[in-house]
Amino acid sequence: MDLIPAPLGLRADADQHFLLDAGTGLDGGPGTEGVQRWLRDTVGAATGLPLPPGAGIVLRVAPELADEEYRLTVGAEGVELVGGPAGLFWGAQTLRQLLGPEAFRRAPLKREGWRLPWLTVEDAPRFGWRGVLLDVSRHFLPKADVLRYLDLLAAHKLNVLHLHLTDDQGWRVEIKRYPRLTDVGAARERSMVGYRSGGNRDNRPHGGFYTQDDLREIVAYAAERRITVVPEIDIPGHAQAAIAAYPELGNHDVVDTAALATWTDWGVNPNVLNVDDGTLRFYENVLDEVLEVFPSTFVHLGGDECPKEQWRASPSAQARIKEQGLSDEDELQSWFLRHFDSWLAARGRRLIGWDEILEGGMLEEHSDKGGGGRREGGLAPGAAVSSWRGYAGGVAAAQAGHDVVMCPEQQVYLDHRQAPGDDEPVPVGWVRTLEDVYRFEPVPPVLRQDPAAAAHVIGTQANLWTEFMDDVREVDYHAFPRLAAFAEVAWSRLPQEPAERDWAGFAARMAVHRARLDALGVEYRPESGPRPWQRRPGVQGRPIEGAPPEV
Ligand code: TNX
Repeated sequence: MDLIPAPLGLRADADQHFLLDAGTGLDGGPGTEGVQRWLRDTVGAATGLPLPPGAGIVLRVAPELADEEYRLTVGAEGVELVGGPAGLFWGAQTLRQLLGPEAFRRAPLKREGWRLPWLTVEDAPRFGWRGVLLDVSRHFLPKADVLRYLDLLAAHKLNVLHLHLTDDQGWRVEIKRYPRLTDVGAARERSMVGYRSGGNRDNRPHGGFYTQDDLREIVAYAAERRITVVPEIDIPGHAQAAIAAYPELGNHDVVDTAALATWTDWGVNPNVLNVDDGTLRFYENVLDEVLEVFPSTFVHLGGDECPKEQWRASPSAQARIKEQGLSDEDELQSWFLRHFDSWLAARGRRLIGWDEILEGGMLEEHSDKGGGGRREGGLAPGAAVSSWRGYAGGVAAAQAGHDVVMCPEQQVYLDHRQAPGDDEPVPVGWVRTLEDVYRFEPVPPVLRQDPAAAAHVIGTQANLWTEFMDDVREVDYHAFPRLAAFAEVAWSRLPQEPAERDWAGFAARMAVHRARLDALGVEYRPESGPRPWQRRPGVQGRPIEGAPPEV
């Protein structure tokens, strides 16, 4: 049936089909309204079938099934889809795939012949966090494109959209209390084109941001598709756009922060937040508004790539180190993040951060020796880690009992080039082909020997950093078809030994899946390489030669 991601179990009952026509009804018990709506809107639009209330396709929430589990049966009587509340939606996605690629269009090309094979699919995901990061800071992605990506995620049974909302190059979320964050921080004067060494600039302003209502709409649209939107507000590094808007946030005792603008370069930036009380209060106020808009349990606070030179030179940062009895700037960073870790925990939320948040003693046992809110020791037990610099951070965190999302850059950074040679648009990083992504295993061997620790790997995520993708067409090119392989890694129970994965079988299913992507209007990378208009001749990348290091 060429399903992607492959289901847990599939039994074709006979070589017979159930035909859908104008009389085919759609009904369901309580709790199925959202999925009915989605089927009418989506499958209804593609097929031109009205799907009126009545017999034909019947949905039911099954309390005995797990939230994301479903069972889809097609026979002479029609379709029965039962599942947990989310599983029903994933089952509806399977139903759409079974109807054929034309079911992925938004208007019908043909009026008859919609048929489903008799079968039973029993399915449930391997991981609960099947994520994709969209970096809307480096290049803003208009709201309509974000909504489209939610549809694309849903079609692949991916269920977390990690929105990287702030960085040096742009602040993309309206904060009512601090309007300059978007008045100043949402725009930059120009952008670097390609890698730093190429020295190219576009001499053209870039910007954009989402209002809180835009984001509420995105969150609600995602929720209807069983996708959780996890916002990221990156601190204490990657914060120059915020400092440009409010210079008091930067290390003004070291550099003239009033002279800073939203950054027009790519790379790791020395201009980081200061650690004064005012900055803590500022970000608490920002997060108050962020929590209002995003109901997700997890809130991502970055924590990555925070150079420490300014803190070393700053009398005020050094005074904080002394006041708190910290031993160095790494501990200062963990003190800073622990503050927000506790702050989030007190509000029933959980911190997630890049694996740098483990530095500076963060895996020590959590304690509250000081009382009065001053905490020493490690991360709150609920804090989780996005392991990006390989598996190591994730392994250490899981062994210490913290939840982990595995997203090693060597494996699932989809900004990295997908083929060798000079034809790839802005070739950066290691070559990560479709097959490489298909063979990615989120749980490394060292954790497999320790099931209790392995259980802390709550999922995996593919990251789309957009320094070198300046519009949605380039995002499509980098994301697809690799996101289809990633979806199968995240959802399906594949052999954990990458060498045992049935790549040939997946590649055969991909032939049909490409037709689905075509119908959806996704500008994926063709197997034969980029089309002429997908190349970026003359734009310098930074290819890394050889296979990625063992991770
Ligand atoms: C590292 S991943 C970064 C990003 C870049 C990315 C490019 C991470 C936590 N930091 O800021 O965009 O590499 O591949």
